Amino acid sequence: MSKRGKFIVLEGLDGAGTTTQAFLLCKYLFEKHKANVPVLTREPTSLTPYGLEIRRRLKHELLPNETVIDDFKYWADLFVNDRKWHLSEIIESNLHKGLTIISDRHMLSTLAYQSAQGGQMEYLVSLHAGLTAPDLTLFLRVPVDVSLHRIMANRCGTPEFFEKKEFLEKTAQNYEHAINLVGQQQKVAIIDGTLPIEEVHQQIRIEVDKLYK
Ligand code: T5A
Repeated sequence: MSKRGKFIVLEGLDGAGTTTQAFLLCKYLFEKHKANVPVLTREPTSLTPYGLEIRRRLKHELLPNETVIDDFKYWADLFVNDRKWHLSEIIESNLHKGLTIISDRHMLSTLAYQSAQGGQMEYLVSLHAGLTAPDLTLFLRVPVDVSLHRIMANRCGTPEFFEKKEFLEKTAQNYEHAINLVGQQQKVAIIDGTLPIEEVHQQIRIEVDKLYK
């Protein structure tokens, strides 16, 4: 039986660069470990009814019978149900096969964003009881101004649901609280996301290489 693979997560505010860095990390691991296959994935998925509803609501695309909902519990349930499916159908089975999972966002996003919507951090943590935790979370720390600047440069249309200055300021603070809370049980590495893309990638390599020693 193959050795269990590693579960690596990238986290940060919208525009922090998680998608860019997830791609670079995937390429790095693919070239470095010839015997391994990295699996690149993301949350929310677009593979469950929960994930599909999230994606629509993020883009303000409502069905005729739907209204705008800004209730932390409603969103947390969607994200956590999507995550449970993602863990059981994609992440855990591939970890058992010895593959490396790289996920663009996971539990810390729920702790940071849904607490910024008003949820209690402890309650949001409790929704994850018994779920597989990452071996390493890489948090790309960027100030909200940098996050917003990159979002605006990148988006052609309206900003998505959570992409508002005041909300992202709360989310940034809550990421720090969440890291303090979760960092006691899980390995979380904080990376300066304001560095140039290649330098951020080099910092990530240093942290990820430690997992394979
Ligand atoms: N959410 C998600 C919750 O509320 N709860 C949850 O549980 C989960 C899982 C997801 C939204 O849902 C929320 C969080 C989000 O609001 P999404 O579309 O997946 O939505 O959002 P993001 O993952 O944030 O995707 P973005 O594309 O907005 O941001 P990324 O992936 O952080 O940024 P990236 O890599 O696409 O880069 C953005 C731009 O910045 C440049 C890139 O080239 C690109 O143009 N860039 C840099 N520029 C300079 N220096 C660097 N170091 C740079 N890195 C990237």
